[in-house]
Amino acid sequence: KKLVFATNNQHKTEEIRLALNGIYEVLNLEDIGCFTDIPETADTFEGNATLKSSYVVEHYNLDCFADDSGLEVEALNNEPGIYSARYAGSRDSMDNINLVLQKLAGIENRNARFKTVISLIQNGVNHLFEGVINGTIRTELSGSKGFGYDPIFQPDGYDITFAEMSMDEKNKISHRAIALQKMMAFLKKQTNA
Ligand code: ITT
Repeated sequence: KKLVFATNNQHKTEEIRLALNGIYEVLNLEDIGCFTDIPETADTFEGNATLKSSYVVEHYNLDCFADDSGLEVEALNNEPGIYSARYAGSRDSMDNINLVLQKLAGIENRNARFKTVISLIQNGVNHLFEGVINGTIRTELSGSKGFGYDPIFQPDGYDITFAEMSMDEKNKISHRAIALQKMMAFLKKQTNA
């Protein structure tokens, strides 16, 4: 069975593909021939996830899900939040990471969380699933796997960053994995019904 995932982010696609391996074949925007940078003009994760999924429903008439996600840093009033992808002005991860580290310089409270909201539109109905993981922001980068803010995010209960984990390990605990598990449980309930 196929499922369309409305993203331009190759890393997200890879994580979702690994998680759904053997259950769903995941097609991203490129795979369905959509090369639009879908405007994310809402001011919440829920709103932006829904803008992405509904774009595909409207323009391609396909059921679809989308992920809007980001890093919320407690001492920065939950920034970068919905601005995570372009916090420092561009999509350059190093610039974004450096801006977070700079703003946190000298600040003791390093608490942060990653959040994902998935919007799944099925037969015109929007279903939302949320995943959160708490952790802390390191003072220096560590690890080279993953993407985005992974090199500075250490999940609670671990002494390594997301960027030091294999994709399999990250997929067991991440915000995206938690939201995805909720969506999978929802889809499973449907096929059993
Ligand atoms: P799409 O909208 O096309 O899906 P995007 O990268 O623009 O791709 P978002 O608007 O949801 O996605 O922004 C999410 C940003 O938050 C992402 O670019 C990273 O900077 C950060 N982020 C989200 N999940 C992350 C993760 O698992 N690890 C590290 N950084 C993450």
